[in-house]
Amino acid sequence: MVDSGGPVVGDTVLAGTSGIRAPAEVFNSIFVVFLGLGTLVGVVVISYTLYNAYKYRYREDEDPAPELERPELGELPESGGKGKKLFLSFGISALIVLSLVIWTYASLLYVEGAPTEAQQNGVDVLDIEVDGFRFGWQFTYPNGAQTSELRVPANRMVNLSVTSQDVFHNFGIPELRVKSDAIPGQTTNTWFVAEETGTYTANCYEICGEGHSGMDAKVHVMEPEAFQEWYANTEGETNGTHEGNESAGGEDHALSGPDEPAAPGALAPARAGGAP
Ligand SMILES: [Cu+2]
Repeated sequence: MVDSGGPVVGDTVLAGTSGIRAPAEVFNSIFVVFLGLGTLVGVVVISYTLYNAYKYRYREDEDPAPELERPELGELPESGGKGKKLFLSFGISALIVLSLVIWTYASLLYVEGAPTEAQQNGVDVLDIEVDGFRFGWQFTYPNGAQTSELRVPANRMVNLSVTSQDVFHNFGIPELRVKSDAIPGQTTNTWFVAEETGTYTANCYEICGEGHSGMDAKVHVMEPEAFQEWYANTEGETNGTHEGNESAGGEDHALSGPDEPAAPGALAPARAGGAP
């Protein structure tokens, strides 16, 4: 309902009211512009080709262009107008391509830098750590709470730090246009703003073993107040293995167990109650 611009389902995720251009929106406009320009160029080129094919078609009785000086076999054709047409078409193409490159790159830089910039501007960003493991996901909130389902407030910038405890995974929520590698020993950042409340599904998008297809997690986009209420109740809660993955293949690896490989700062099992 924001702007029914794209043909894509993006409407659920555009960050209209928060005033932030969510990656979903940015990618949507890149998609639409490329699709539009591609279609336009295609239509022009194909129509012009067909037009010329028709205009200069072979006719037994008459020469379609009697004024044309045709090169003889072995002779190089001389372009009319000192290659004006050639330079013009090259010039325009180069201009279009360069503009697209610059614009796309700038958009990607914006998407990359937005959370940092937002934080500098005092925007309230929710940071959540995402840990992939065979075969499930664990979410760690700033207060140390850990859950197997992702709960986020609507209309707020959510910054995800994605990593893995074992092998390569890939964390993705298609409806929110979120997708990020989960690599052991590395942290990848991605972010989104969900505008509409609802339940979505996160999946693993990097084949990682026999339980890969069941490696999903519910994503709840909640009303901000409802989220705050829920969040306040998680205080001090250390293992949110609520009921784990209901899908087949989940569960066999206890997730919040003490894991020896101690990923760099990743899974510090939330100082339970002790420290202030
Ligand atoms: Cu996986």
